[in-house]
Amino acid sequence: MPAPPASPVALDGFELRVLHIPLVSPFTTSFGTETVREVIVVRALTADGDGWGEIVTGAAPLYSSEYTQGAWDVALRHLVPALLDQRTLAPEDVAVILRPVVGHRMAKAGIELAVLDAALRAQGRPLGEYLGAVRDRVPSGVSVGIQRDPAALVDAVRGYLDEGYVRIKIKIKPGRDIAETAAVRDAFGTIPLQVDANSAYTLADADVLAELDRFDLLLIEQPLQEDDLVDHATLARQLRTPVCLDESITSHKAAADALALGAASVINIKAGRVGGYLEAVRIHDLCRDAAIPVWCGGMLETGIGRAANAALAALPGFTLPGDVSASSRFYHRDIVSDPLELEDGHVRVPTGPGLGIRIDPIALEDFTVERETVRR
Ligand code: SMG
Ligand code: MG
Repeated sequence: MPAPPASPVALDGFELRVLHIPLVSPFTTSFGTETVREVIVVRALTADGDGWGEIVTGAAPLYSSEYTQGAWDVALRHLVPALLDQRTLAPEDVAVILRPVVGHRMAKAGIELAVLDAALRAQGRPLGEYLGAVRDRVPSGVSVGIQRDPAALVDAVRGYLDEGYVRIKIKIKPGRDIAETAAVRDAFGTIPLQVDANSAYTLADADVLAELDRFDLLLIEQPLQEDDLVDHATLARQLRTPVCLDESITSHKAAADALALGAASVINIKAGRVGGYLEAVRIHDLCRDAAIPVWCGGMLETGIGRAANAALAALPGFTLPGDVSASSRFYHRDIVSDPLELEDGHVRVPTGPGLGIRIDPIALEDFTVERETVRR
């Protein structure tokens, strides 16, 4: 737990918005293609000022069981009312109060972040310092979607390498794996390279996945289903490529179980997926004690979540470059007036109070498609 704790806030209410933000180019994974990022922005209204958070669900329950309208419903019907029952609220208590609601971790995480931002802003404290950041900038990796063919993938990767990204991750799925990885290796030699399957394989595909061993990848991310911990352990014994879990790591407990089973030798930490930045720090601490490298995952965050991810990725156990790219990787226009930029292959950890961002009210308004405000 980060110390010292943040001061409690006097909650007046929450404003929730669904945004639709166009992507610079379609993003294709093993489960589908997105051209617009649908996301929920949370604004905590407190006596000492506002705080901002982001619920990283997608429009459809394809990455995980959570999705926008489900998160919207559970937030308005269950999470927000439970918090507004409190007269004052410490950010460290948000997860405790929301614990009776099973699951819905992305919804909880976005709300917790808004409360945390409000509390830290009121104290003039940056999020990075609060979480335990030890760096003022973090190396930036980029996640590259499935392209039309291997040649198009090589072109896309070349563009990102030219921009300075220090690590490339390519999305794969059955039939779009070996040739793609070979093409990138052939074109760019020994660059830091990893692949992400988003659960698209089964143990029956172990032979194909073992073919990836010859490419000396940093890791293979989430080859099997979310609840396939035992199968991941079995697969890990058959591969030389380190197995990294993403979707499966839904909590500190899930991370501890995965490590105990030998299901992963690397862990991707996403605050949304695990229920918040405080739970993310607990997983970081667990992995650090176990000498398991971690890296910060991404969910195509707006400037809100991207700033928070940069702060998280600056903790000492984040020893691999994360999917913490510049805002311009996904967006022509962000909802913050100071979006993360790539500088020499790195992004800066914001230093202002709280998230250290300024919301661009016009952009926020322009992208809003649905809005609800709940007051005490
Ligand atoms: O934010 O850079 C980013 C996206 C990184 O590939 C990325 N995320 O499984 O790791 C992952 C995916 C999940 C999002 S797919 C809609
Ligand atoms: Mg992933």
